[in-house]
Amino acid sequence: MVSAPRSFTPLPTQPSFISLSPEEKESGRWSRANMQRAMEILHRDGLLAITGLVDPEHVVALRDSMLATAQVIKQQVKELSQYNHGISSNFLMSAPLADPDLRFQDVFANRFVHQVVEGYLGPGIKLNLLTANCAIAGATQRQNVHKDAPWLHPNCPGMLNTNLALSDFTPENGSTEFWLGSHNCTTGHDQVWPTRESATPLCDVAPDTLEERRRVRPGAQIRVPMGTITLRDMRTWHAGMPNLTDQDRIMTAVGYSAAWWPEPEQRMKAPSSARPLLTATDHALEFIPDADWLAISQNWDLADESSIKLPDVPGHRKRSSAPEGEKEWVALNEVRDEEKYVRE
Ligand SMILES: O=C(O)CCC(=O)C(=O)O
Repeated sequence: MVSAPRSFTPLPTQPSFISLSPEEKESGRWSRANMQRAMEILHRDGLLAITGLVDPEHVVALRDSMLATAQVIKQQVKELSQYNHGISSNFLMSAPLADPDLRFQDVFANRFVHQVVEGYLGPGIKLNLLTANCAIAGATQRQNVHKDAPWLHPNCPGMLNTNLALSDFTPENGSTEFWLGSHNCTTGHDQVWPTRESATPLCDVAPDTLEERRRVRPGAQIRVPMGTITLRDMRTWHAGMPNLTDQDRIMTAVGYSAAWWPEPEQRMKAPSSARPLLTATDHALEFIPDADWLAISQNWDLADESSIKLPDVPGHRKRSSAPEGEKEWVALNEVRDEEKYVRE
């Protein structure tokens, strides 16, 4: 007898949550059950949402400060190189790390976040990224779907970004579109390449790969409440979206790499006064005097040599000038020239 075809519940396209309980808060550690759930969600989806980690008053104070800063930045951004991904609807900014009144431990050095990041990336995590994203009020353009990995990344968890939502995130105000589960087994074959001879791909996902994935598990704009921290494997496909409301939508970002991740040639700069806060884990930051940091912290212009820079990535370095240990930087997903998707 032939049995009827089995039907399966589709995997979610919205993020799954864990929430910190009063008992966990009191003990300073996640329960075994919540850690298991966090690991399962991160490995399945490449994105995990956590509530109850940050004092709501801290979220409001940061939101008010950063909304005011965003107004100033908006007067200054004129060139596409000043926008995130060269699309004039989203820019990078820095959180107020030099302000002792806004340098909140539960936002920038949260021990419950550290426990989950270590569970996923392994012991010895390094803080290597400090940014924030502003989806500009009233902007109508969207970004291409991309990974935050414009190089041949390894096929395993290696970098994780943590974002704090400073408002409710909804499709109306430009919440990020995520393609859950896309981090698993994604390779350079899925990315757009500048030319067939290029050594590293761009971060954009190739259109044919995207259409194939849409049939399996499509992307969706997330809905998470203000104060949620989302943890995202940097390989997970996503896109910045139009913000159709009249208020800027901001999220802070604190990123971590695995202990075995290569030392960046150019570290992310941070203000010296924030050192005690930002060294709760190992780090790959360069601490500079607060006045020097303040002078560059809101300048993210890719075309400006003096702007604050994201950490460089190993695959961007020429093999000949790579430090000895990094000559071993050969990910399993080498892509032959004839396999590359080259944008016309
Ligand atoms: O601000 C957002 O929603 C996402 C921005 C983004 O995709 C990026 O910075 O890579």
